[in-house]
Amino acid sequence: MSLSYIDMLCIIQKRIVQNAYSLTRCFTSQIINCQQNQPEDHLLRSEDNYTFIRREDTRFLKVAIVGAPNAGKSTLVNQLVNRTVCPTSSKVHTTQTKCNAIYSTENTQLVFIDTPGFITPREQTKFNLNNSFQDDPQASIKIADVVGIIHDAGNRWTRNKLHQKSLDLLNSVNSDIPILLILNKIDQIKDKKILLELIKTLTSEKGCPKLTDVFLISALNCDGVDTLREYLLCTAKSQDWQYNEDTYTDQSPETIIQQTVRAKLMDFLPKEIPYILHSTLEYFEVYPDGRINTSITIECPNKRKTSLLIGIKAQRIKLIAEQCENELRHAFRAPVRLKLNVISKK
Ligand SMILES: Nc1nc2c(ncn2[C@@H]2O[C@H](COP(=O)(O)OP(=O)(O)OP(=O)(O)O)[C@@H](O)[C@H]2O)c(=O)[nH]1
Ligand SMILES: [Mg+2]
Repeated sequence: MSLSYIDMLCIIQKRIVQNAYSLTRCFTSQIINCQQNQPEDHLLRSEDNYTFIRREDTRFLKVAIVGAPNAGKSTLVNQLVNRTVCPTSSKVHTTQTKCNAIYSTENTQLVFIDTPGFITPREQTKFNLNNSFQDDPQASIKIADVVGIIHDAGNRWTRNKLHQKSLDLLNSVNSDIPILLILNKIDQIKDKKILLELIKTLTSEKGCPKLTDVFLISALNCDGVDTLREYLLCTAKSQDWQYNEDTYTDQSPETIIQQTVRAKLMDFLPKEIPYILHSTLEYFEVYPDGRINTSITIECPNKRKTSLLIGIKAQRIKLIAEQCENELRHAFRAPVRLKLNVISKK
């Protein structure tokens, strides 16, 4: 019985990819918008000046990835570009500002804008969050060619309704910008009948009227991610690339290192503790062979939290450093040596 539902879901996904080809033809006739090119988008490149990459028949697409906190936006972006450039954690508010991750292949370049999770003004005040939490998702949507709304299908308490901000957004997006609903964490749904019901609910007139397509994925297991990337590659418009083909993010390596450590602390420490720690990058060096050597100091408010972070026989801090090194190796595709120093304020 459940097999037939899976078959149906596969058919839906295949149809989506087929439709992408006709969608592409339709997009290439649209006006090309070059406003999104910002000089500060090139921090990993050695050149200071911005240059367009001009080639024959280049194609380009900018995709804003938005959604509720913890929906799996950064996990998906990392899988789409095959690098862990956007740190992820099991806690909310891991991503604090927007970040571009770039995927270039043959003649097509995709730029994914990872964004902080949607929050209400009340949540911003309550959790003392930066303005970027309010501003960046909106700003990203404005410059995107396609908007992907990530929705956590695994959470039985929240899955039947899109985040109110997603709904507001659907009404504010220019009508010629395609909006994709990406249902994530489908690995957590054993009964595939629930998925079909969920698609029906979320795409209903009342729920979400302006959607172009629906994707079912598990970003964690990389299920459905290739199909989504394929769709976006087919959707790319005839346009100059925005980045050099070696560029994979607009974030500096130092920022990626600091954010990776922050995210790992969020995974390893309970409740609000990781949010009150202060980290400083003390040292950063790239050797001629590409190896990276770096060190970060983490300041804890008191001795109790310091010992909690260090753990018995320093096991916890060693494990955090090891996991950060693994992720950073995957981000930079180079060996990384990371030293974490922990100090207590009192
Ligand atoms: N089971 C399961 N977990 C997932 C999946 N995708 C992401 N996660 C987990 O969900 C948690 C949040 O993932 P993130 O990628 O950090 O989510 P986010 O939307 O970027 O979160 P914020 O930046 O805090 O808004 C992490 O623990 C991920 O491992 C998935 O497909 N299945
Ligand atoms: Mg994130």
